Amino acid sequence: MKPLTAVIGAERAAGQGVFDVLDPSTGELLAQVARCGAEEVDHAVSAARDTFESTWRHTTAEHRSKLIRRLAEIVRREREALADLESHDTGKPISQARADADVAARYLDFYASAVETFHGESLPDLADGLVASTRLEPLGVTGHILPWNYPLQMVARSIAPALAVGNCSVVKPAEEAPLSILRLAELALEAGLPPGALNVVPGYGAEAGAALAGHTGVDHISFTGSVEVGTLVAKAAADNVVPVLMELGGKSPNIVFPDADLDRVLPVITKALLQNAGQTCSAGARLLVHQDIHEAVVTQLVERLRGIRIGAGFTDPDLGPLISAAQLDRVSGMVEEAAEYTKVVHGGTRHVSPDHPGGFYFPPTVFDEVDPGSRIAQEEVFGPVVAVTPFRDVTEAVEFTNGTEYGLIAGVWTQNLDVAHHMAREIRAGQVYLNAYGAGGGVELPFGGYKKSGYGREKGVEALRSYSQTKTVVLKIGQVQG
Ligand code: TXE
Repeated sequence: MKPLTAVIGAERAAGQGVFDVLDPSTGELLAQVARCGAEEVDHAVSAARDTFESTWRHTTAEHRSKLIRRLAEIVRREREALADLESHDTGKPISQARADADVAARYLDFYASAVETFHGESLPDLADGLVASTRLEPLGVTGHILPWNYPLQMVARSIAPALAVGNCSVVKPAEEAPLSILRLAELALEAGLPPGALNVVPGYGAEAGAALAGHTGVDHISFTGSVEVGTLVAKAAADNVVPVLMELGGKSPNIVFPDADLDRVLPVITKALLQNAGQTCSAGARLLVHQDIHEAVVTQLVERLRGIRIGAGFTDPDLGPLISAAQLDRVSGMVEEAAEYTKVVHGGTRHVSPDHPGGFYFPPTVFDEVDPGSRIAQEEVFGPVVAVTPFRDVTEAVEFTNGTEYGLIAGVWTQNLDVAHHMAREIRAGQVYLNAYGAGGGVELPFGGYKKSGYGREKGVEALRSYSQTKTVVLKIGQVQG
């Protein structure tokens, strides 16, 4: 098996040895990849800096837009191959991987368009004969430390706005699933992006990740991952006064009021639980249900889960495996512990696939009548696990919703406009959905956390601001004689 290399400038670079990447559906070896460390990260940051200074920052938005749009077209052309790679690398059902490739192309298109109307302000007629304007300039070299749950979507979400406004990027994919990101870097070269605009340094977090977070040549870091590592990354960046955009975890609820249309609610909350095996920062990990309909909702949810098919991602099941043996241990451990104090109404123990006994499978699991203060209601599991808690009234619904240290998204289900708007105002989360939950490919929608779910915003036009800085240019107009 020929190891996959890093992409640094125009070079396909080897690392300090290699690391193994497994197919989570089978547990078998999928690829070997260059193990980058401080040296390779340093080369990548230099390559990005050179390209930024020599070409990219002097280009027009129109030019950058054209190249990024071409990359979107190539991603669409390669949809099937990218989806296949992603499904094997992450274990996710192939139809979800196809959707991820579509969303990646959509991010590229969206930012290619948005940047063409991304201008500063004009501030005419100020006091003392001053006129001013603002320029929105790139930051320089942006570092992107990414997780394994949506590699292709997330790399596009992160680098499309960064490149569009004129930055050059260095990406550190997660060691569990780096393949589609490496492929995207090659496709970017094919699209005509200058070598050095997009560099990818695969490797372990403590090696390549830490080297990037603490690099003095980086002007911005965007991090998506755990609170623990995010805190380390922010501290390392702070030593160089480098700003960080943090997209961390969540414990996001669906909140179902008694007047909700359950035919609309059930399919959505089931999907919010199963999507990517629950390994989604905005997974529907909590279900807060009004006490009058609590029993009906739980019964119907469990009925739906009984019929689902668990299997290898490439067979397009309803539920694929978890990403790794470590994640399987983590999820099983949290579920076992919670089962000691909470009622399990579905799932709860590891699923062994007859076809792929080496895969990392865990069934959908429902805990009912969960104490909102308990660990299973508070901590991110990152598996297909939901904690159901009944509530009495609107006040209690708000209290439970906001009663965790996270605040990423929430879904409110009611026909009552007053209740819907009250909830939207009171919920402390970056996105609130009314009679919906999560928008998957909603690339236009600013996304980010309140509280420990992070800070800064990805997606939408706001991301162009996240990857640029404002310079104010002031001119003094003298007196005109005659
Ligand atoms: O994340 P890590 P892990 C949450 C989720 C999950 C838990 C652990 O709860 O169960 O985190 O997952 C890199 N310096 N989320 O361990 O370790 C690492 O190589 C710099 C939520 O996979 O935070 C990878 O590229 N970088 C989430 C990235 O950080 C370091 C997505 C994320 O890995 C590093 C993933 C270091 N010292 C996990 N150590 C979401 N918000 O979607 C690791 N990394």
